[in-house]
Amino acid sequence: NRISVVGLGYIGLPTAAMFASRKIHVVGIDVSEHAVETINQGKVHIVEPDLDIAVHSAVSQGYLRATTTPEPADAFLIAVPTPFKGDDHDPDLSYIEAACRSIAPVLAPGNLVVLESTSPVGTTEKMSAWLAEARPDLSFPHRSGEASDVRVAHCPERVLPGKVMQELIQNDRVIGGITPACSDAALSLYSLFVKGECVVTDARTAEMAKLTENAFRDVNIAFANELSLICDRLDINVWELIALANRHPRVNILQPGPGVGGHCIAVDPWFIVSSAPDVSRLIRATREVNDGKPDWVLEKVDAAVAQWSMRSGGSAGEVTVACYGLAFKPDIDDLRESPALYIAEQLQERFGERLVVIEPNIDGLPVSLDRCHFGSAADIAADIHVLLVDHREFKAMAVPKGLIVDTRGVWTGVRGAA
Ligand code: SAJ
Repeated sequence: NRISVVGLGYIGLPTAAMFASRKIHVVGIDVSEHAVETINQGKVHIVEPDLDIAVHSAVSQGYLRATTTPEPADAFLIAVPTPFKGDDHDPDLSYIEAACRSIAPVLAPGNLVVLESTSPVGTTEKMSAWLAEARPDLSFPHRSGEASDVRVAHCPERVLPGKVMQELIQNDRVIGGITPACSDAALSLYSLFVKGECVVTDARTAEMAKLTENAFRDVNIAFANELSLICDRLDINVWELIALANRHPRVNILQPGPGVGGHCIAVDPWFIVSSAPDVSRLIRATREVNDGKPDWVLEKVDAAVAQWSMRSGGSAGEVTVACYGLAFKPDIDDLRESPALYIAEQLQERFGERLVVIEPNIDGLPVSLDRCHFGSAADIAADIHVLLVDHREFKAMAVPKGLIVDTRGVWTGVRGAA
């Protein structure tokens, strides 16, 4: 048996390595020559714990190989991005469509095609239609349920960045075939390495399940973020408030922060909104609350500058600011879609070289921050300290002297109360 994984990014590459670790021959397909060459040397082009070892051993034992041109296989897994189209929040399915068109010429009767990318409801059926258009000599599944030459299913990934290699094996998997026969084929495939339960449904429900999981988290984070605005207005410590409310047996509020980052939770809920706009009011409001948080943090910094000027008699042109953390969540080096990065860039506009940015998980600042300083947490003297990410280094350090804008409750929260 041979498996082909199309798209060798944060999901495709770990999944390819996982199948290969079960001694299955895997061919990875990617449009990037750089990714393909790196993988064929047994190396990785993305950062994820334990992925380097897995890829190195899969490639050196001959079970994993990468190429830019699709080849025949028994099963094809599609793990390509589904970003927004332009500036609005409509999903861009062009990567999925391109992946379908690229594998269509090598498809054969008995093949299985699985969509792993997080996608709006109906995409798996669209995929089947695109494949059918490109290969009129083969039959593809429809919701009506008749037998088809090729099977098509959706099996959304739900792994947490930073824990991908464990969660791929341990998490339960939702498997949604266009027909029951498609589900059966996908179930046999994932049973090769998944130790969690593989639960079967139809393709549309599987698509919605994945979007729902991330929208659920988004709504819950928005609740915490909204509380932080309300508490600030009412002069209540939001961290203490949440710790107290969470002592109720049926209350479990998440933590406020500077906004929601990463490439999933801030994106996927919009796929629900765009498919049913008039009835997705809460999910839309959630996105607006979480997207509005970084600008609120910037207003808090402006207020701190005004306070500093009043206290010291200094002008806003002299104030120094330190900003702690750039990553989109604690103890990782991933700056993609990070509200902390956006806030630091805006602070650089205001303070230029009077801004120092500390991010212990990277070796130097990104180019967008080339007008401020890169600092280490040990040697920061600044008038205002803005904490953006709850990295372990910041939790361990003494609370710095000066005015504090703490978006994570690391220095101003009620420690031990949660
Ligand atoms: N955040 C808060 N407060 C919290 C929890 C999170 O502000 O209490 C923020 C984080 O700082 C970060 C953002 O939310 O900026 C998202 O972080 P996350 O850890 O909640 O999630 P991701 O984006 O790393 O991964 C999510 C996961 N989904 C769920 O937990 C429902 C993961 O399982 C998915 O596989 C992944 O999205 C994905 O690929 O869709």
